[in-house]
Amino acid sequence: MARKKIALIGAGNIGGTLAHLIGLKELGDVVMFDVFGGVAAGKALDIMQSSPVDGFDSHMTGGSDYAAIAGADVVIVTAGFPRMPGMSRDDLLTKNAGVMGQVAEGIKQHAPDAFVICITNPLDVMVWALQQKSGLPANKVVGMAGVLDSARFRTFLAEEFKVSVEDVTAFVLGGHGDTMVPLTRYSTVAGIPVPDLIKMGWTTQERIDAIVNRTANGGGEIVKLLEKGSAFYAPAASAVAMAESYLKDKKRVLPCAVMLNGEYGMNDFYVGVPVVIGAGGVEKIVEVEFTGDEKAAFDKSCDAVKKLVSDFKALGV
Ligand code: TXD
Repeated sequence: MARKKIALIGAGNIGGTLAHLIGLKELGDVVMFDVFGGVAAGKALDIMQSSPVDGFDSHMTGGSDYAAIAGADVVIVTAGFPRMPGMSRDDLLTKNAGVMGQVAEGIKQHAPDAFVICITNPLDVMVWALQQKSGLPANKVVGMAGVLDSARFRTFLAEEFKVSVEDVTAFVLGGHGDTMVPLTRYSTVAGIPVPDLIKMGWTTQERIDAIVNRTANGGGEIVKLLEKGSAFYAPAASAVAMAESYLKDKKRVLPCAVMLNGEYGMNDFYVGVPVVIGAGGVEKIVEVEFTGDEKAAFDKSCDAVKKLVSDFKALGV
């Protein structure tokens, strides 16, 4: 069977890390694309030159011609601009809106059958714009945010409970912003829900509330520390997990930004919910029952996303 082909639109901090992780996991050949000079070609060549050392076979090229992505099985989009200190994800809307139009055109022309994973912020509206402008089926265009937010939540919970991250599961829904909804009821250590762990004396509600808050502000915490740019190792690892589930038909159940058509009572916009990702792309949207408080938090997060979409539409790009 021929090797899979993964196209990376954007060869910056996340794009370069994506290429390296894809190589190490030997998921397929890589084509990197960027508008900025030789950065795509340079990173592709550099990472390919690490392949004899780490023992993986992946042909990697880079350039600024969309024709090179022809026939890609997966396209991962990071093209755009990251946050700087003091900037919100929403502040990126205008800058990255125009970029999505260009990327959508490139994918529509050269890789219309690909599974597209969007990372560019503000994520929930950028992935919606990418799907609307590319015309690809909604089940083949998803946004990466929930896997990252859940990974941050899992990291903090594992530290709190002093257990392996492998045994911590977490559920984060809603928009990729400060209104995201970490669901402690469905987050567990080895299947034991967090509320039970509070009753068992493993932690307190106050400490869990602080962890939920730190998760919701996880991106901003790193932007403040880095001063230039935003997180890229965990975002890249999260997107690769989604790509791998598609390429290997793993049927992972992952929180992703997907188009809702009636699920959770919502229509015609993207927001983070648990989905099954397999060879068919988004194969199932998992609808969990919400408590009153959870529904209120989810609806508030959806309202924030809907406002971003209407702001995007007002740009007229
Ligand atoms: O969870 C999430 N979804 C977020 C997403 C997690 C972290 C970062 N998030 C966002 O991803 C971030 O706010 C940015 O919007 C993207 C990419 O972040 P990255 O850190 O990789 O940004 P870089 O290093 O600036 O890389 C962006 C590249 C850069 O090389 C530009 O030259 C290129 O994008 N770029 C373009 N490529 C193609 N086409 C166009 N028009 C273009 N414009 C810029």
